Amino acid sequence: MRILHTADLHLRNPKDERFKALECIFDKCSINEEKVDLLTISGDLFDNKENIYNLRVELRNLIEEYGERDSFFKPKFKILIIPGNHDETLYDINDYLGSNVELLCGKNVCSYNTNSLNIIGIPYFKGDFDSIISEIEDAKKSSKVNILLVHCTLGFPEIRREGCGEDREYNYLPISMEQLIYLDYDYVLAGHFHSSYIQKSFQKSQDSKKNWFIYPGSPVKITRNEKGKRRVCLIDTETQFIKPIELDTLYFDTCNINFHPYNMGKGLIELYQFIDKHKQNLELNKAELEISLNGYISIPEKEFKEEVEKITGNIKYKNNVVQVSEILNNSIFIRFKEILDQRDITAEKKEELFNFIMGAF
Ligand SMILES: [Mn+2]
Repeated sequence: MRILHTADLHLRNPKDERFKALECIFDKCSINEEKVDLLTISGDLFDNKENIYNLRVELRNLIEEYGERDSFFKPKFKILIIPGNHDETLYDINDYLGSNVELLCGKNVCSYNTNSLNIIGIPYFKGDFDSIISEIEDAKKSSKVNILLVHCTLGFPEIRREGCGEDREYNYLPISMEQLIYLDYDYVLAGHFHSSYIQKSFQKSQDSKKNWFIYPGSPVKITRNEKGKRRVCLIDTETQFIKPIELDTLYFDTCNINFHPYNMGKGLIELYQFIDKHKQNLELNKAELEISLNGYISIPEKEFKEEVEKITGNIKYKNNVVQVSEILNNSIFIRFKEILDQRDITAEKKEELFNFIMGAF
């Protein structure tokens, strides 16, 4: 079975970039792309109850449209959804979101089975993970590949508050590595962590098989924390391969350049490389960039602006640079620079001292 895993779309409006991201994911699942059997959405498909009726209708139409398109060529892909901490109240077990949609909700531990897979979903859960852990363990089937869908906060150093968007419940349903090891599911397909794709292995003992925990990250920009191209996770449970797949959806990125008056070219090249990297996505309106130019320059400010805009075109940027040619010709400053150049310290330290003295002048 081929599974495409995502979470945290936070849908708000049937016309916006988040909804388009869903279409992009459906495309990946559909006939021409990854030949997916199952799409898993581990929570926060919807952002809140605003627009929810409209969204549900649009979502159902879209799902049916893809279903019809696929059914002619291959069995249509199934969609499994669990509620997260943002959309826990937005589902009812009797909701109809399309003939191929399975909502895993209504009890603490829900299951969905295929010939080879035993999929267990944990819909939004207020209590402590330990209070349902034995029920989750009991739900495992030794004859099948066991998969856990859960919206949670993994207790790991890189999972920080800002990684979950502007979520006040950033520490929602904490799960530790020890709990994952105890459960020993083959795949834990999680949601709640927005900022990046994270794939971690865990195993019962050194010689036992490797299991995988995956946060796909939001498939579209939600806040300013979703930097870089967005991804989903593709898993083939037969060949056991797992890989992130990049999406052509809206993402965010920042660029902070520190200009140095003796080496203006370096900053301009950095700027050029940043713009060039995002060029294609900018043209498609899929990249939202924040550029900030800082530091000191030796050429007139007007000339600097012209040089910069040859590169940026009509992309917005923040210009915080200061023109310092007068200081560069100051005899005390020249003496300081000579001493600094002779000092046996790292280039970074030199730069730091240079900026410090420049600020003082
Ligand atoms: Mn979320």
